Parts: sequence; structure tokens; C-alpha cells
Amino acid sequence: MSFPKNFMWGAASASYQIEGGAREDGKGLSIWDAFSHQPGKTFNGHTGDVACDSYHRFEEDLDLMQSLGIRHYRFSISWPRVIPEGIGDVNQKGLAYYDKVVDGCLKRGIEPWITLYHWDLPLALYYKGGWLNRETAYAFEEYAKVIASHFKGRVRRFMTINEPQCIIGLGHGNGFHAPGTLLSEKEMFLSWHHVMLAHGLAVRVIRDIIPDSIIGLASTGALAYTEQKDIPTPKDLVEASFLSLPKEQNEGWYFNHQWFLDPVVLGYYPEDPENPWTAFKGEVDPADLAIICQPLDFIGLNIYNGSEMVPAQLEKDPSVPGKTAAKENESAKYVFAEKYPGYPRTALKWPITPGVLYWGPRLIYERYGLPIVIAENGQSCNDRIFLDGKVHDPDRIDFLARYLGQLKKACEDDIPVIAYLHWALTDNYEWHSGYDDRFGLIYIDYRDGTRIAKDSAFWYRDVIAENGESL
Ligand code: GCO
Repeated sequence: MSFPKNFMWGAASASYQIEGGAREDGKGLSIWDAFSHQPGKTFNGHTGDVACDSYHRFEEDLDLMQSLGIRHYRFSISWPRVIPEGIGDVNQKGLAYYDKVVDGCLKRGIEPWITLYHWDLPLALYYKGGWLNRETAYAFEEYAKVIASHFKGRVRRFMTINEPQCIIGLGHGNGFHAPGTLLSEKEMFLSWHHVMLAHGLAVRVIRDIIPDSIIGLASTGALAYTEQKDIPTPKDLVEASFLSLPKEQNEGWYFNHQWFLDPVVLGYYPEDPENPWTAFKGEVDPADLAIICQPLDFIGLNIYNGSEMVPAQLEKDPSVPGKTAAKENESAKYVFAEKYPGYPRTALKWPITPGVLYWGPRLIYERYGLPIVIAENGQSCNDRIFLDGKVHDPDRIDFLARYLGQLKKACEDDIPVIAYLHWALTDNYEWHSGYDDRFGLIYIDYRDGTRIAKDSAFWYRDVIAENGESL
């Protein structure tokens, strides 16, 4: 067996990163519209005002997708485009844009996957306290209701929230992302809890309206992996993936899966003694957890890299056949592998660690027991147009071949991975890094919006056509 016969191959995007049309047709402002215009917040002051101009050029993107055989498209809806003040009046012109996107997908045999929240909170709600205000969760429920009622019969696949880890961690922990206001740990946890509540309320209302909907979310966070696979899952790998390190050793302590997926799937916040939020989790109303923990159809994982672990003996003495030692001894000790000078990295300097696309799904599946969707994976490159007018991106092809090879192995080992949605369909606005980083299968010339399918797009087309058989 390799990838299952009905495996879903797709690509992903997010509203603020691609749409532009920031002030058109009655759209309200989001926290990203405000943040990106503040001096010093983004690379060279780049904003998403125009981005890929997908608000006007989405047909070109859908045509390219169709020509490449990409049959699944994950995109997000801009909440303030549809409900400018976050709550109350619905902007029909905003909905009309998404009608065109959804119908355009369906017409081309592409299945739309709607993400409800990929970070563009209506600014009006931010002025009322944003995620620190519990009412935001109920406003989100109303918004979910509008979307589900409107797209019923046309859209079945939904993701509620994309990465609370970034919403709260980067938005309020270090201020790299909108809204950029720093909060205390207690306030961060409260805001986090309201995001969880928003998720639960949304799942409930979507299911109510569309009983056969397929609902998940998108999570990101630390994951450990080892090059060994045919072994029982090492305890050290589980702990390194689901237990926070002391905060002093871990700047990005909010980047973990357990504080999102434990309440949402298991119904309680994790036992995680070193995480600062442990001090506050007891204050949560159990009735909230009952709302937060709704049946889900899949877990979406945004996986870019992980931390390698090796058997301790191997780390000490590379001549010891660590593989055999670990195989014979289930309690073999694993330690973090040291990164060697010049280890492989992407243009954004993120480590290239293909093994995480095997162990990530496996660890998450073993803990939560739900089908896995790779909701984002890909690499940034310094892509450019070559003399021949094409965009050659061998780095991305090499990255994908390695990562997808590992994902295939996960499928072979019966981990129920059901979809792979490449990040991203097109180059786009990479948040505080602006347009400096390119993640797309399709190149965008930001001078005039021209689209050029990169070599990796044609490579991915062939992978899809053979369902990853030769990976
Ligand atoms: C994320 C977001 C995407 C990013 C992508 C590359 O995971 O941070 O979901 O919007 O653009 O991950 O950083």
C-alpha cells in the first residue's frame, strides 16, 4: 500500500495573504489591515493592500489549479469582508466574492475547504477587547452560522481556527503579528480559552446547519522525530512533543499542539507542569470545556519542521548501531540530536527535517485517534524568473520529494493521513516578512500580478497524477 486510493491532494492559501481589495466593496478593516500599516511592523513596510490581487484575479489561480490537477483548495474567508463590524450587518458584496470562488472551484472539479479564521479579526472587535473578550467567541459563532447557512449544499469541508499558537503567541506574546499588543500570561491564557470556545461554538453551529459537514482545524507546534520508524513509539519522543520545556529554555513555549488539541479533542487542558498557563487552567468553567470538545472529523496539521532525536548511545558514540540497540530495547533513551554546521535550511532559515512528516502524523494520531490532514507544508525559496522566462525551483522539489516520501511511509504504516494541502498555492504575503519570502507553487510577479507556474507546480502535478506512487 502507498497513499490510499482516495487520498486528497491540494493546495492552501489565506485571505489576508492573497486577496488584496482591502478596502473594496464594503469590506471592514481587520487587525492585519491596521497592523501592517504601522511603521516598523513588517518587512519594508509591506502590507496586504494588494497582495496577489486574488480579489480580482482568483479565476486565473483556479484555472492554474485545474490545469495542474489540484483538486482540493483550502482558502480562508475574511471575516470583516463578510461582516464588516464583526457582528451585525452582513456585507452581501463580500459574500458574493466567496460565491464566485466557491462556484469557480466547483465548476472546475475542485473541492473547496473553507477556513473560517486565518487571523484577520475584524478591527471593530479588537476595539472591544479582541480575543480577550469572551463575546468575540459568540460573534465568531454568529459568523460561522452566516457562512454555513450561505454555503450549505456547496461546501462540506471546514476548518474553524488556523493556529491559535500564532494568534495568541505571536499576536500577544511577542507582538510579531497583529494585533501586536502584549498581554500577561494570564490574559494570554484567557484569550486562548476564548479561541477554544469560538472553535467549539462554530463546530456545533456548522454541524447543526450542515449535518454531513466534515470539520477540523489547523494546529501547529513542536514535534520530535527520529530517523527510526519500525520501532514502538519512544516515550522520549512523546514527551518532547507534548510536554513544554521550562520557559527559560523555550522562547516559543506557546508553540505546542497539546494546549489546542487536548481541550478540543480530549475535553481538558493538558498536564504540562512547565507551561506557564498551567497556573490558570483550574479557573476554567467545566461547562466551557463541554462546548469546546465537539466531535471532529479530522485534525489539520501545519508541519514545516521538527526536532530530531537519536538514541542516546548513538549521540555519544556514532559507531554504535543505534538502530539495533533501540529496536531491542523499548525504553532506550532518546536525546535531541545536535545540529551540525551548515545543516540544511530553507530561505527563511527553517530547518529541513523530512522525518517530521512521518512522526508528526503518527504522534498526533496515537494521542488523539483522528484522521490527519496535512493542512500546510512547504518551503520558502528565493525564487526568481530565469533567463528562459521560467521559475526553476529545484530546492522546493527536493524538499517535497523528501517530505512526501516520509508521508507515504506514514500511510504505509496505517496512519490515517487523508489529505495533503501544500502551502502555498501561490506566493503570497508572508505576514511580518512581507513579500520577501516565497512559498508558492505558482510565482507571483508583484510588479504586475503575473502568475507563472514554477517547476515544482509541474512536478506536483505529476505526483498527483500517479497518486505519489514513485515517491
Ligand atoms: C502559518 C500560517 C501561514 C504561513 C505559513 C508559512 O503556518 O504560519 O498558517 O499563513 O504563511 O505557515 O509561514
